[in-house]
Amino acid sequence: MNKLNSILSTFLLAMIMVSCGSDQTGKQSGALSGNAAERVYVAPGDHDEFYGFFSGGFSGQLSVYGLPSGRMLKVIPVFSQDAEKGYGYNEETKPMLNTSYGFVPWGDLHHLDISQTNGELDGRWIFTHENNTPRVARIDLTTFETVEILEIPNSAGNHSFAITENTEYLIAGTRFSVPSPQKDMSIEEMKGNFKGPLTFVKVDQESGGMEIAFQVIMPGFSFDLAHPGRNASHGWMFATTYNSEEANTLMEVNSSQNDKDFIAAINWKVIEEYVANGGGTRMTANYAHNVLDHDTHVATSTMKQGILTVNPSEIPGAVFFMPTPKSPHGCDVDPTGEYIVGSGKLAAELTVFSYSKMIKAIEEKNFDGEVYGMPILNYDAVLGGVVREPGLGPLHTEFDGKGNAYTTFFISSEVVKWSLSDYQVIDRKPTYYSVGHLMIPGGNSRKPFGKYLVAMNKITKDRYLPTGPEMNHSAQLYDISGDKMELLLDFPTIGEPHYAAAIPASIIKENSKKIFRLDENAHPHAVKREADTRVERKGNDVHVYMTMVRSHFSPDNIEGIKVGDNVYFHVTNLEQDFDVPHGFAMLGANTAELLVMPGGTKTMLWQPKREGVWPLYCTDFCSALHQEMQGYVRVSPANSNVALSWSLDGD
Ligand SMILES: [Cu+2]
Repeated sequence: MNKLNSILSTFLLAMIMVSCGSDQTGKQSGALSGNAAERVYVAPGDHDEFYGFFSGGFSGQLSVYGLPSGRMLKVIPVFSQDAEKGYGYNEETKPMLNTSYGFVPWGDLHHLDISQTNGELDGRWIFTHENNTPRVARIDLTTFETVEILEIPNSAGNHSFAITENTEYLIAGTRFSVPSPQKDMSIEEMKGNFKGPLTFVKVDQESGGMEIAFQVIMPGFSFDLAHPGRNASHGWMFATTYNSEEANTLMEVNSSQNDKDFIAAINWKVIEEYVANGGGTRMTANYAHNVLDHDTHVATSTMKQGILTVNPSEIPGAVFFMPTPKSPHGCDVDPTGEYIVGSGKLAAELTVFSYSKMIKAIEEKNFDGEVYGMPILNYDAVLGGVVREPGLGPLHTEFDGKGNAYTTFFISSEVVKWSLSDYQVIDRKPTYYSVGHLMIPGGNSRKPFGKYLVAMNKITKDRYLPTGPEMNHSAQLYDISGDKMELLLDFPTIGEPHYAAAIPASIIKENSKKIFRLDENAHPHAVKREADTRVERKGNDVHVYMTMVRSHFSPDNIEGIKVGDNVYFHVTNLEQDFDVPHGFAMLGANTAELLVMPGGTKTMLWQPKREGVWPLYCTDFCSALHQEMQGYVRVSPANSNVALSWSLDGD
């Protein structure tokens, strides 16, 4: 228990530092004594300079904020059903949440990144991933909609995630090592038998479409964070590992035994070539690939079989391990691609590796043993430098493009600015409280926009009005344009913001779609004018081809529906005006409403259970006579012979 005690006392010391080491409110900081309010104020009608995309963690969603104002602009559902938008409820998007385990209505969204071209943000897509049922997703930044979800088979707890600098690959690494392939076996036989697969997902450069290219079957460590090489180090990716002990119980103690775990350096170009030359082994796998069709806006889910796996110990030059102290978490690569920052969660120092030294050590075979047949690089040979006494519990690092790095410290609850040239600390500012990730717009690319930094805090405590036992997590915006950081703003986030990415609004706002063009609507059940609206019965299935326009449905009276029918409302919004969606709700439907964008079509399944006359209505306030936007459906007994009929104003 001594080991446990020493870990506990580290945290206890840290909590004391959090509670008395710094000003609790931040009110004496430059922030509130200066003109912070003016610097985050975006006047009514004006637009923010940046879009910020924040992970929603266990909400399974992603939220969009304007920066610097901190105004929430939108929630984009990704891995969870969202009643507000009908996502995962309507027939068009239900397939997006299909998996090899069936329909999974929830996910734990962790990291995200904006697509890149030549190492710079290109603003085309956001890619993100899910930790519980391993999946990756693509969000289209013209519509701000999730358009593709790909399940990652033969993996568990997809946590480490990186995008290469031309968005060639997404890399999704497993946090929980597991039998590979899965099988019934004793947990105690884990060591040496469980594996830690890293999955490389190829991204189509034109369409953004994702396909699993190959899976690297790494040792059974936990893969935590990952970042790609850039510039000279393009072609490599770097991922922290912990639990190199391969422990399976009381992990807080048993996976903290080794003084050093590793950052794995993976040369994916070497593996790509190996695979292109016929290397690798097919492994059985069963996984879902869900795609929202661009023209019909209908998602399909396809179950795919089999993946190509490679054993990295059989590929010379593919994988090297860099010893990294104290259970490393963050693994961040600077804009030049030369520095790889490893953050040991329990470390009192920051370890910075040098890419050029790493290459030299590989060439000189400066190895210190091996891990399952793969070389461990000599620590001193690859070390670029160490930041001394930066704080306690380093987690993540981002960069401002001016030679500075910014690292979050969970235990001492602060952001620390330090220089990449001499590893000296330049500035430190408290966070409120227990910061996890941080984000500088473009801070994970060749070209950061080093004006703001956002710290994402795990614990909010006294920062806002209390809201019962739980407070929303919190983001804090700092101005980093000067030598010293200045805290400007707190704003609450949705779920746990594991990470965020931001981009100048100018790169994407002109491409943001205003409407879906009705003449391009290829939905198989769309109707484009009221004259074509109708109701058709096929056995127990009834299809209602309905339109909506300010301020009525067509038809709005339907008779001849029977208890036990499956009624499909295919509802097309005829509007061709920006920002005029209509909603659709049906009393007794076991689903959410439909929210239908201008020019779009959505489908609700209603299974009426009782006789009667049941109302439907528009849920999204659309016009002065929105309240009148309603209709009725008559439901008769199952054996009734009331004829099927439909009308609008008697027609
Ligand atoms: Cu309406």
